[in-house]
Amino acid sequence: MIGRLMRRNRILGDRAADLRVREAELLDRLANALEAFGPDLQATDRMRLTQAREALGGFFLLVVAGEFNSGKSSVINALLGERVLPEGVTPTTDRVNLLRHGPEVTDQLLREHLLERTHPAELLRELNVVDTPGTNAVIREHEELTRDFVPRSDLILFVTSADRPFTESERAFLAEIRDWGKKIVFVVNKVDILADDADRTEVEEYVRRNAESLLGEAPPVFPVSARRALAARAADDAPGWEASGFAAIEEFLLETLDEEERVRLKLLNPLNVSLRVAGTYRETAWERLRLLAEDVQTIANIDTQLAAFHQEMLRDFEPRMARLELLLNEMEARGLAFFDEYVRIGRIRSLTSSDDIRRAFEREVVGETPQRIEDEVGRIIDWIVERNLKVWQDIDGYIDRRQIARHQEGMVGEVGRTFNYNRQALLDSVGRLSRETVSSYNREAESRALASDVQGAFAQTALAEVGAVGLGVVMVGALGGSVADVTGITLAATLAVGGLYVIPAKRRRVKAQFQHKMEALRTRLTETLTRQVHLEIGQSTERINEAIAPYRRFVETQQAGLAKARDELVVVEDALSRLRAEIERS
Ligand SMILES: Nc1nc2c(ncn2[C@@H]2O[C@H](COP(=O)(O)OP(=O)(O)OP(=O)(O)O)[C@@H](O)[C@H]2O)c(=O)[nH]1
Ligand SMILES: [Mg+2]
Repeated sequence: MIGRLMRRNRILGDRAADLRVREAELLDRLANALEAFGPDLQATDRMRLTQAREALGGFFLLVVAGEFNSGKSSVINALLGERVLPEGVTPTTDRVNLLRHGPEVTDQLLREHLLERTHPAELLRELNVVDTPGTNAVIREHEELTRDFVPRSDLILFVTSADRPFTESERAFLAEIRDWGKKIVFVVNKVDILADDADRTEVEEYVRRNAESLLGEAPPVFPVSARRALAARAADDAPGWEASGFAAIEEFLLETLDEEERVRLKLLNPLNVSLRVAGTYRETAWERLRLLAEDVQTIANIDTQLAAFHQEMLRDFEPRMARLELLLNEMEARGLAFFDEYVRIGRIRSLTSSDDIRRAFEREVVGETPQRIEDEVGRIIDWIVERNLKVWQDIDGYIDRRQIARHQEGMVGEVGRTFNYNRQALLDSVGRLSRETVSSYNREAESRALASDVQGAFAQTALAEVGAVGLGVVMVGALGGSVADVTGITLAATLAVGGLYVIPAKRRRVKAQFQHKMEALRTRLTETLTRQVHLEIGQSTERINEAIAPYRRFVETQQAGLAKARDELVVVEDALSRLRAEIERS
C-alpha cells in the first residue's frame, strides 16, 4: 500500500476527469440496481452511496480517528500550529470537526454533531482534516458518530497512544475501517512519556507488527509527541519540531501523499465503499435466491401431494363403487327371479293380495340391501373425510419440517428484514391454515355434511324415498304399477277369458320395468357419489391452492426480481473492480 502511496506518476492526474465520469456512471448504476431491494435497502447504505457519489467531486478528506484521549485533537492542533481544537483528559471531542482552509479561524455548526471550522494553515489548502470523537469511551454515541463518518474518508490517520498502543478495541475498530477498503496511516502519540529510544522503537514495532497482521501489509507508522510539537511550533523551535516526529508526518502528508496520490485515493474511496455495499447486497440476493429455491421445492412438493391425492382418490374410489354396484346387481338378479316365480298362472291367486306380494318382495328381493347400501355409502363418506384430513396433515407436516430446517439454518442477517418477514409470514400462514384445518377437523361434522350432500343429491331423483323409508318402498313402487296391472290380469284370469298368454307378456313388462328402475338407481347412485368425490377433491385442492397462492406469488415475483438484481450487481461489481484495478495500476 505504502509502495503505491510513494509512487509518483502523472498519468492519473491527466485521466482523472475521465475516470471520475466512468466511476460516477457505475455508482449511479449500482444505486439503481439496489432499488430492487425495496424497503430492505438500508437507509444508511443508500446514504453512503449518495455520499460516495458526492465525494467524487469533493475535497480530499483526511480523517483522524482513534480511541478517546489518544491525542487526536492534539495531533491536529500541532499540525495547525495552534490549539484550535479543545483537548482534554476526559472524552472531549463530542462531534465531528471538519477543518477547511479559510483566511481566519471560524466555526459553524453544519448539522447536529458536525462542526465546520476554518483555519489559515497551509496544510488545509491541500486537504480537509476531520477530527472525530474518540472510540471506546463510555459515551457510546461518540463512537457511533465516528463509525458513521469513517466510510467518507479518503485516508485514515489512526492515532494510538504510546501508553496503551494497539488495544483490543482498537484492533476491532481498525478491522471495520479496513473492511471499508480504507488506507490507514498510524500515529503513535505521546512518545514523550516513554523512557528512551529503545522503548520508543519497541512501541513503534509493536504497532507496526499488529497493524500488518490485521491489514495484510505494513502501514506507515509515525511515533510522535503532539505535546512537544505544539511547544516547538510556539517557540519556533525547528529541531524540537523535528524531534517531535511531526516533520515526518508533514513530509508524508505533503510530499509522499502528493497531488497524484490524493487523486488516486479520492477515486478509490467511493469505489471501495460501493464495492462493499454491492457485495453485501449481492450476497443477500444469493442467499435469498437459495431460500426461494427451497420455497419452490416446497410448493412443488405440495403440488405433488395434491396430484397424488387426486389420483389416489379416484383409484380407491373404484373398488368401493364396484361393491355398491354388486349389491344392486345382486338385488336385481333376485328381483328378476322373484317375478319369474310369482308372475305365473299357478300363482295367480296369491297375486291378488298386494300386501302379500309386497311383503314377499321385501323379504326376498329387497332384504338387507338398503342397510348394506347405506353402510357402504357411509364407508365411502368416512374414507373421503379421512383422505381430506390426511392431505392437510401431510402438508402441515411438511411445512413444519421446512420451518424447523430453516430455523436451524439461522436468519439471513440485517439486510433483508422485510423480505424475511414477508416470506416467513406467508410460509407461516400456509402452516397455520393447515395446522388449524387439521386440529379443528371435525370428522363427524364433515361426515354429516357429506352425507347430507349425498342425500340431497338422491332427493332430486325419483328415488327420493331411499333415505327415508328404504329401498323397499322404491321397489314396491316399481312393482306397484305392475301389481295394479297384475291385479288387472287376475281379473282377466278370473273372467277366464283365455288370458293365459297375457301372463308372460305382463311378466316381461314387469321385469323390464324393474330392470329399468334398477338401472336408474344404479346410475343415480354412481353419478351422485362420483360427483361428490370429485367435488371433495376439487374443494380440498382449491382450499390448499388458495392457502399457498400468496406464498407462490411472493416466491415467483421475488425470484424474478432478485435474479435480475443479482445479475445486475454481478455486472456492476465486476466493472467497479476492473475500474479499481485500473486506478490502482496507473
Ligand atoms: N504526554 C502527552 N500528553 C498528550 C500528548 N498529546 C495529547 N496529550 C494529552 O492527552 C489528553 C487527550 O488529548 P486530546 O487531544 O484531547 O485527545 P483526543 O484523542 O482528541 O480525545 P477525545 O477527543 O476525547 O477523543 C490531553 O490531556 C492531552 O493534553 C502528548 O504528546 N504527550
Ligand atoms: Mg479530541
